[in-house]
Amino acid sequence: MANNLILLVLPILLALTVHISTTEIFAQTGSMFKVGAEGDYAVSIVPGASQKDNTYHYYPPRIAVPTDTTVVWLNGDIGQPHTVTSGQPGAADEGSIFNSGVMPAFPVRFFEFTFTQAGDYPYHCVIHPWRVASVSVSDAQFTGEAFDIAVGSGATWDLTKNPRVLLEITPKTAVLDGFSPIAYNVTVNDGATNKTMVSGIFTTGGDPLPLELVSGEGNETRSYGPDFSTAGAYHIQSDFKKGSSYPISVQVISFDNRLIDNPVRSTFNLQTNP
Ligand SMILES: [Cu+2]
Repeated sequence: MANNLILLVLPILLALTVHISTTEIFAQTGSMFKVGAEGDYAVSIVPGASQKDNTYHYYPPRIAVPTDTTVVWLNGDIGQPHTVTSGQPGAADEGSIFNSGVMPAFPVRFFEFTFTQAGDYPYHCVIHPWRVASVSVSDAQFTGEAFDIAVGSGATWDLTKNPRVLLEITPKTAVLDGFSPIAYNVTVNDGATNKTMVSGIFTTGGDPLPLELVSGEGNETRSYGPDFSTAGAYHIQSDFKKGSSYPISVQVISFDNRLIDNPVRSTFNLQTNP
């Protein structure tokens, strides 16, 4: 019994150690930045963003997040100033919701904004206005026995509009003190085959778990994150399909490095649009 417990605890402790010891911020282009930003979700201004023919200015270009998500934009384009400005280029309301002003490129600078209202927020760079990106914000929420799960896409996930959706998973049974480590076990099943696509352990420092599902980035299933050194979104990339359903099971398996006996599980069935 004691041996089994050690076998269970060790991987969790190792995972926690890795996340706490790193001081870098991990943006989704794979670049590493040493800055003091901490938020829920990182968007990069990519190297080469000042070039008109660059595929992306911001990456990821379209995200769907629940209300009260703090998005942090990092200028990873060395030597080039950029902005993060709400609205369409040249529109009368340009910059009225958020506007970073000119972000110098060195040292790496960031801008953050917390989205408190549901809606669609296009934005652009006033210096290089040829790529419009967007943040889609929803206040949809699933209430389960052990968790509330806020869903950035709304009750169903439209893969065409938003290839990515951020879930925010808030436990009802653990104390969210913003410090004590919480380890979540999340399993995503394919509703069509009832097979498990991915099952992983994700840790936060006493916070709800921001977890993003990513489609359109290849068929390989993998998970990565968090976006920042000790906080931020984790990501599960897979071949998510239209017109399908994805049961997502969540349980808190340890709190403050202590395993929880008989953890309660909640399952949320995320549907995708045809
Ligand atoms: Cu720019």
